[in-house]
Amino acid sequence: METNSTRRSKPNILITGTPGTGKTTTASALAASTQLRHINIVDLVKEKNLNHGFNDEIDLICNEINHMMELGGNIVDYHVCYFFLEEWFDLVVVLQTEISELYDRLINRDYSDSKLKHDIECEVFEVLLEDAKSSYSEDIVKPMKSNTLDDVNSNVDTLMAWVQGWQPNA
Ligand code: DAT
Repeated sequence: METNSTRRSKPNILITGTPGTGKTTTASALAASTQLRHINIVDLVKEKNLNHGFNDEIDLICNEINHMMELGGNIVDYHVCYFFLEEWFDLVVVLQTEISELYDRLINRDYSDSKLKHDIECEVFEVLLEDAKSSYSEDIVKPMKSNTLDDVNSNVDTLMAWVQGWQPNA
């Protein structure tokens, strides 16, 4: 039987989580330590001018990355996880941060009060973890704490070891 990863020689990883949990920090460090390509979806939307209202944007993002995802070897970094094709990913990492620490990080961003409140509530209620579990097979969903820079280093080490051990059709 053809499995999801049959056509890929390298794995695809999704790194998701509430804004501020460290997706970009973790994804860029992991890309620097592996042969994988970091795809930051927020940057991609800006670079390719894909911002045409959320429903159109979803289709445009998926069309834009489809070929790269079929080839494999990507780390996708985005705070929404449910609309990507399930078959694209071999591992879905959900970064999680303690609320007081996340608040300190987000307060430095130019967010409105309602956006700040929304993001903090997302983290309190583990919305991204629930979205990931309902969108992908639970055995590929990996929650990881991201409270300190030591956590970033240890998460990157863990993920590097996983990438090195990954085999097509495993
Ligand atoms: P995201 O991509 O999830 O929005 P980020 O990588 O841009 O988050 O990080 C937001 C800020 O927090 C940035 O200043 C780096 C810092 N940071 C990220 N992960 C951290 C961690 N585990 N410990 C301490 N600071 C972290």
